[in-house]
Amino acid sequence: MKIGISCYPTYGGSGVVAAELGKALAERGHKIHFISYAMPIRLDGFIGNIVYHEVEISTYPLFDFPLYTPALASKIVEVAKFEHLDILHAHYAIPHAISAYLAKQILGSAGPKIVTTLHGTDITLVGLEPSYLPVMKFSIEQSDGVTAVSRFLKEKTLTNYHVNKDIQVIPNFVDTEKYRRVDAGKIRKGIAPRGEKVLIHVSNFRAVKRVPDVVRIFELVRRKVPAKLLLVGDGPDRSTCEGLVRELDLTQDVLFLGKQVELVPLLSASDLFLIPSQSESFGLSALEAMSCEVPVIASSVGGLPELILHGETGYIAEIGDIERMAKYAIDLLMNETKYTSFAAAGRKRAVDEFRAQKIIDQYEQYYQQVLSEKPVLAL
Ligand code: GMT
Repeated sequence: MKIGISCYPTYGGSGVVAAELGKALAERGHKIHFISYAMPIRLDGFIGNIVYHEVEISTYPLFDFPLYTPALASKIVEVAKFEHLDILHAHYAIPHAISAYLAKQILGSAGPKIVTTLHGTDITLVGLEPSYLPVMKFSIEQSDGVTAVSRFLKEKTLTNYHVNKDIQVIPNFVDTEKYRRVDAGKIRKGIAPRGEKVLIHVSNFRAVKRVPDVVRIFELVRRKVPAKLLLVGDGPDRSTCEGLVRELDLTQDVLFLGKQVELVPLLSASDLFLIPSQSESFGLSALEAMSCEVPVIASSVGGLPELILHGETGYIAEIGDIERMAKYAIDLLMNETKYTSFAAAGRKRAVDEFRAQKIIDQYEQYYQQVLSEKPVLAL
């Protein structure tokens, strides 16, 4: 198949899923065309069967804001026409799905089928704002196929947007060959020279991730268990967290590592992954941790309970219940037999349920299904 993929190129779950999906499909022989305003993260270097098309956004003194939506639509039209795309896969609905719709209108019956994947905040947060809601609902309805990354997100979409649409749940996936525990003894020695336990959190430090909760949970854990905390990523809440770490006198034990591309060595040097989010449609970073045999402590929101089996691969607690999350963490860190069983069960769940091969098969089958169906009639 010839597949166009439009996505955000930045550090973030939807861009990672789009890039890894494109790479895996290219390996299977499909011709993949990425369309974005910058080279998507994780697409570095030459990869056979993958071409990147950059959306150029021209400026003009009259424009107070960059006009990305029409520029993306124009680029989709150009690529679809000359590369004869079968499918255009829009990742994260705003604005990719509406640009795809515009392109489809321009191309008419010669255009590709549009598949939109809903990732999370496009549905649960941003899309609900009155300034986007009607466009979101419309672009979901006008897609030829729609997927959501969890059952939770599918239900939220149906109830919040009142769309009458078949939504296929296709979860996030992980390359379990790449994301496997490696010997990270040296890194661990540098981080925790006295054999302290290592807790880790990876995110974009947006409010929705509740990173200050991570720091507070760690503070409670450290009272009982000698421990270090790795904070990986960057974003709006980083300064707040740095301030909190100073206030709680934790500067010796908390390491802010900023954005990191190579997560496997860091996860392999860690004992527990913390993800106390306010909202999380799937939790790709938690899956990557499980694949590296790191048990997860999470909030009981969104798709996290679909991923983490409470009492088997990790623990889940109410949003903001930092005492309970700390209690679970201490319990796991102090009970070796239980810890070993959770670590192994997490790895097994990642391999059995979310390995890349299995989920890429589902996307391929879904594309075939959408291609064989009658198109959604353009208005
Ligand atoms: O908020 C983020 O972490 C980024 C966001 C995105 O779309 O870039 O991530 C969402 O998509 C990921 C991939 O499908 C999911 O694993 C994350 O759970 C989801 N984030 C939220 O729902 C907050």
